[in-house]
Amino acid sequence: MERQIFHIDLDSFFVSAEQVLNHDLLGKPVVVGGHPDSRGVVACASYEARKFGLHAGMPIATAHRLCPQTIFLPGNFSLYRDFSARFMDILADFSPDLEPGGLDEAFLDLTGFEPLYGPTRETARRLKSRIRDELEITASIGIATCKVVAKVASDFSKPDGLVEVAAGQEISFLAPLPIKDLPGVGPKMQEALKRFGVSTIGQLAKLPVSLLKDQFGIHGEMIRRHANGIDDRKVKRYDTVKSISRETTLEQDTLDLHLLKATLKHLTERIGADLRLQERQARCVTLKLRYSDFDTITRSQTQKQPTDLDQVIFNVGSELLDNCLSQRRHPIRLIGIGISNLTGPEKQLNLLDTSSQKLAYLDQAIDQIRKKYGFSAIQTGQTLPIRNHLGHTEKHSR
Ligand code: TTP
Ligand code: MG
Repeated sequence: MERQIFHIDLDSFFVSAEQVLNHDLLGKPVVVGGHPDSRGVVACASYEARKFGLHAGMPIATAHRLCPQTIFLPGNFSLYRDFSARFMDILADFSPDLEPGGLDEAFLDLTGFEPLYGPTRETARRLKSRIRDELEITASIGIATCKVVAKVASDFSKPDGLVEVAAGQEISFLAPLPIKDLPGVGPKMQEALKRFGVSTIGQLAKLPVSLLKDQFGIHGEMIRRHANGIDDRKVKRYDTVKSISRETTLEQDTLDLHLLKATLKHLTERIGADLRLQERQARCVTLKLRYSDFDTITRSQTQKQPTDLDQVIFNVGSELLDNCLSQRRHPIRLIGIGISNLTGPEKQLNLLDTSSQKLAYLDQAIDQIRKKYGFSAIQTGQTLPIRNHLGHTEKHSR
């Protein structure tokens, strides 16, 4: 049976949430992301502001210059979290196969629901109406036989859109679109592909696999499959995810503690970001080491208090690393870190512990920047020793 995957994404989410609270903001150029004289960047621009060229990631000062009448708002994360939870609740009424991809977007697998719900398009319209009626925010929906095409279709349909790509039409739908519209094709890859004369997804789809593999490794192979509308990734319910881990083979076997810790910090930041995206917390941290003689060990530590803070996860991993090295000082070939024993989103807030509050805000701010510019857009001090070696052979599993 052909799958029926929905990708649902709220339109100009942060601004739309602000407009629900204050109707005076409707129909105006509005930006969430601080004051005009601040050094920050735009997190979200209303569609009216986008007409002036404003977009997420643009420095606030530039936004102000391009459209001085813009209303700048500082942002209110608890408001957005509240809207997000209500949004996900609506989606969960339609199918249990729900995979949130951030606060305002999710995949929903509706395969096999047609006899129960009626035609797919009608279901999508009902879903859009419920979101509009209950949240007062418009959503855009893409429907396709796989995740990547559904995602591109929802972006394509924005704002307040609905695009269904029928089975067999995937390649012809994607072909004319610019490569930047394909998830996973970042600015670096766009630049490299331009050198091969590739500017559309259709051209990308026809490049030899060997060339993409040479240039971009397994990521290149995946991108080529996606450009051909082939993507067998399942919609993964987060409540079925039991653990998250990342590991990397080092460029050279090493005992350099500085480098090992920097790599560990980098891997921790990646799993931490994933954990926070799922709005979950972890109790158990596991370190994995492979020595140069291929001997592989794992060491775990379970904490009383679950956490989603990078620094807390890193501290545990770092301590485990120190212990391992004190027991066996032998060059390390591979290092990995994992978290398991995951709990739900409810946090046991220790109101006296302002330092963990500060860390949470820091993680949140970094997550936002990375969401826009990619993971390596921002580096924390502890990962600087590996700044030129990020992500070469990293493996990720859930
Ligand atoms: P997006 O869904 O990417 O953007 P959007 O909802 O603002 O607009 P669109 O109609 O194109 O979907 O991101 C969702 C929210 O995430 C967005 O409202 C604000 C936040 N965000 C940032 O904080 N920084 C960013 O750079 C981006 C892209 C989003
Ligand atoms: Mg959105």
